[in-house]
Amino acid sequence: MKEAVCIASPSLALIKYWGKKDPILNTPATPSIAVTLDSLETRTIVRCVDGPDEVFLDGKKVRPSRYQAFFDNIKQLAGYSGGFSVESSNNFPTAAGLASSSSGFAALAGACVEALEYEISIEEISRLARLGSGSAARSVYGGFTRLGAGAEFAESLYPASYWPELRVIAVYVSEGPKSSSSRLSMEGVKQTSPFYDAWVADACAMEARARKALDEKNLPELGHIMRLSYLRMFGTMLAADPPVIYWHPDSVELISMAQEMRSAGIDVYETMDAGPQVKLITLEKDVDAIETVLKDQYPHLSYKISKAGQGLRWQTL
Ligand code: 2P0
Repeated sequence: MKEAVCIASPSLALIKYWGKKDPILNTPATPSIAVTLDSLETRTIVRCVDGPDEVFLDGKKVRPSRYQAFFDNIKQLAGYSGGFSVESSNNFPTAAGLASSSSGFAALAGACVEALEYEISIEEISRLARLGSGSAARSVYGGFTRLGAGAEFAESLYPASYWPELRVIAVYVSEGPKSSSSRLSMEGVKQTSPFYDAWVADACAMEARARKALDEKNLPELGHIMRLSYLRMFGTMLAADPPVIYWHPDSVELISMAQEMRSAGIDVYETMDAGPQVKLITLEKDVDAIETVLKDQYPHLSYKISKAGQGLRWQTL
């Protein structure tokens, strides 16, 4: 029996992918720029078996339909007619707005190709991962990444070593699963939100500004445009019918906290994804000050600090 283990880390979007150009191909309507987070991990074991496909996530069996397009594609590419038995686990809350599907499908793609001894390029692994989840196309790479509008695979912009002072503090506001999946929410927004077309029309300009700020390692400018991106993304959700609301009271508290810290001269900029968690982007020099405030004012919330991390890592079982 062939088997393989692959580890991937979540891809945190600084500029957000939100909406699909083609829902069947799962290509994004908007370009995204992201950083892969080093302290969060998905570890996935894939075994090639004679029986049907089965997936266990954090020990629980999950519905295979979510994985079908992905499995069908890799089997066709590799000429494989057997099944996959998958065991995947996260060292962070799953499906809670911490990009677990990005690391999940990236690790799954990496483990499947290794188990099949199917030799393909990293771009092809990214393309495969995208069929499972758009953000997973970015997670196969480490460091700073980009997925263009309509793109079938992501690209690496800079390696993890590019900006060693950068830190991301992921604050866990709620560790339960989110109220609605990103996929369903995106589709609902596209169909019903009057703000959706404006969001897509504006996305390339936001990406260009963010790219320049990243090229210059200009955190205040990157932070500013990053905030526009996530807040405009939530604008599309608030205007949808039915509205999509992922925020919790503590999410809003943390947004205000970041604003107050910026007023006090600390370089900290928040972003959020499809869930209530708040991610604070900052520099090493300001981490102690931020931790002091978090421990003092939000002792009930846990958090994890990351640097830019690596892309796919394979292990032996
Ligand atoms: C992102 N998110 O760029 C954006 C920002 C959430 C908000 O990609 O339908 O799980 O599987 O392609 O990648 C989350 O959506 O969606 C996501 P699918 P995915 O990271």
